[in-house]
Order: sequence, then structure tokens, then C-alpha cells
Amino acid sequence: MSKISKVIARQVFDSRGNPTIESEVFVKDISASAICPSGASTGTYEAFEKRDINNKKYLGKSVLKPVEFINKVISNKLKNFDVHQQEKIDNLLIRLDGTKQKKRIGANAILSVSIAVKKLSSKIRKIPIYKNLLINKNFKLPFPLMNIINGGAHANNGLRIQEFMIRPDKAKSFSEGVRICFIVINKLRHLIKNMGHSTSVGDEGGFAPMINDNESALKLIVKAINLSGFKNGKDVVICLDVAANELLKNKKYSIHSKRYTSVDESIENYIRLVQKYKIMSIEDPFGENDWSAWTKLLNKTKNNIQIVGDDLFVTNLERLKIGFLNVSANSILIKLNQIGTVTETLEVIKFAKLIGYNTIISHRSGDSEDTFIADFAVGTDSNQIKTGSLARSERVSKYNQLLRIEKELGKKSKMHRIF
Ligand code: 2PG
Ligand code: MG
Repeated sequence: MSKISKVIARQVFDSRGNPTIESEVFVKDISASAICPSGASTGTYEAFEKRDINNKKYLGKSVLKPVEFINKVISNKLKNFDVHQQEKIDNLLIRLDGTKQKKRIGANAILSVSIAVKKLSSKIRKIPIYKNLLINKNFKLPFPLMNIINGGAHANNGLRIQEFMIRPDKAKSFSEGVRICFIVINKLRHLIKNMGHSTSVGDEGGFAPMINDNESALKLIVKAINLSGFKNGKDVVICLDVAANELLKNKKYSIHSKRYTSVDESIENYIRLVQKYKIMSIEDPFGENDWSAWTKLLNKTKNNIQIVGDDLFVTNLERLKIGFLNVSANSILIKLNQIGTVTETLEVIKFAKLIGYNTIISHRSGDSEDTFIADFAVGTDSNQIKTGSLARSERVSKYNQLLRIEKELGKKSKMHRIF
């Protein structure tokens, strides 16, 4: 038994320069720490992120109160718990909070502790984190979903769609997948530069040129794929995160232009884009309460492309079950801080697998040097990971960790399949 001796929390900063929580869990003098990420386009049903809204020193964004709660209360409560009993520890944290959306303690406080516990358990067992999760053999590497053009709430360029991503579907290994993305990104940089646009990047490391219609972005990506010598729709496929919650007013959506259109018209436009640009995945095509719109789209696309619920499911088992009954999607985005503990996240993943959904492990737009999600993707047998572009160290660090895991697995390292 490895008894927890204390937890120390501190305020650190995320990639957007906002305060966030780092927790360090100790068993005697061995420790492991974790930093909580933070989203910009958040779903209403996500677990609560607690900040000191009345503390003007940090414009209401500091996390000093939740940090103090960890140091004064959680540290004592966890004392003498066996660090390997993740479920027991997470359940205690859930009970200690006692609210549905973790509003009392804050999911940011709870999650930083929960992940640090998992990391420390792995460290003490002397196994990599990915070997201390759901599966224990036949590890596979996930396909990267690289966000190469940023729009929506992640940039200030006026692009309606939040994320334009590429997925190297024909890659035989993770490192080959990263190489393919690297080439396309470099071609894209040249194209953007030659157009006289800035090649500066948005929150997730993708370019954020001052173009404001979706199709211009899509055309640029197709051009970059072709110039790289790859085939769009085969070697490399385009994937979108629309984040449609942000584009919804009175049951109408301004996805395809500034004009608000009905669900039916929006679907027609989606189908046109899917065919023209060979798009293979659309995340959050409609709002978080618009279940029937999702079902319609899934029907119209005949389940041929990936329809991913992010704000729709918020990594929440109850909501995933509703989606399953409504036949609303076929894949789920997994973000640990949407639900708040490792244990609950694993439950959602298990159910998603049971119903045949793809699980895509995801970063947040405000992230950090913490690379836990890279191990988490491998250890939960998830076939994709979405963690930004090959730029900004908080994004690249996850890809680098996956490259380390690939190397460590050596010849045994296999790539997942895309369904
Ligand atoms: C998303 C995420 C991550 P945010 O919408 O999928 O890319 O963005 O963290 O801002 O919610
Ligand atoms: Mg999303």
C-alpha cells in the first residue's frame, strides 16, 4: 500500500496566460503533479470551473480560493488513502463536492488532484501512465487530428468555423502521420504568406489568417495537401470542429456565412462541403440542445462520416446515453475537465466503446505543458487525439510524448484503424 501523505496545490498559468491550478500529490517524498486546462468555447453542461470572480487583482480569473481548498481540506481528506485506489479517491472528491456540476469545489481543483493521483500511482508502480489505464496490452497509437487553421472563438479573423483540421489517414505509424502533417503545414504556411497574409497562429497553434469565409480556408488546405503530393480525402482528410453553440440564434445557425439559416439549409450546405472538400469528420455541427438536428445530419450523411459530440456530450455519461438513444452522433470528444475526474472519464469511454463510438481524446484551447492526455489516448485505446497544430509547445508536447511512446513500444507499436 502506498499511502498519500499530502497534496500541495499552487496557482500557475495556462497557454492563454490565464491562472490555472497545479496539484502535486505526495507519497512520502515521491510526488507527481498535474495542471488543469481550460476551454474558451465551453458547453453549458460542462463541469464547473471555479475562479475567484471577486478578486480584482487577476481580473476575477485567479484560482487562489480553490488552491487554498486543496491545501487545507483535500490534502487532509486524502491522507492515508492508497494512491492506487483511483476510484475510491475520485468518489471521495465527488462526494466532497456534492453538486451535479462540481460547483462547490470546482472541477478544475478536483481534476488536477485526480490526474496527479493517476500519475503518481504509475510512477510508484514504475510503469508508464498509458500502461496504468484501461488496457494492459496491444497498445496502439492514435491518429492526430491537427488543427491547422484556427477560427471562431480561438482567433479573431472572422472565420465562422472554429477548427479546420487534417488527419493523415494513410499513415502506417504515428511518426509518419506527424511527418505528413508537417509537410502539409509547411506548404500551407507558404501559401498563406504568398497571399500576403500573416502566418501568426491562434490559440491552438493553427494559422489564423485574416480570411473570413470557410470555403477560402478549405480551398487553401486542399491546395496545401495537393502541393505536398498527397491526395485529399485519401492520404489526408479534412476534419472540422464547427463549435455551433457559438453560431446559434433563435434555432438558426450562421455556420456557412453571417446569414442565419434553418437546420435544413445548414445541412444542405454541410453535405455540399463534405462532397466538395471530402470532409470526413464534423464536430459539434449543431447546438448542444438541438438533438433532432444532429439526428437529421447523421441520417443525411448515412453514417459515412464521423459526427463528433463535444459540447453535446461534455464527456458526461447521462448525455451520451441520450445521444445514443436519439442516434445523434457516432463519435465522442473526450475532455477530462468537462466531467472532472479520471474515473468518470473512463466510465464514459467504456460506454462509448460499448455502443461503437470512436473516442477522440482532446486538449483544451487553454492548455499547458502537461502531457497526460497523450498517455491517456494510448491507455484508453482511443483511435484519435486532437491536440492542436505542430506549433506552440503546449500542443507539440503532446505529440512529442506520443513519439516517445511509439519509440518505447518499438516494433510492437501499431497504428489504430479509422472507422
Ligand atoms: C473544442 C476545444 C478544443 P475549447 O471546442 O473542441 O479544441 O476548444 O477548449 O475552447 O472548448
Ligand atoms: Mg469542440
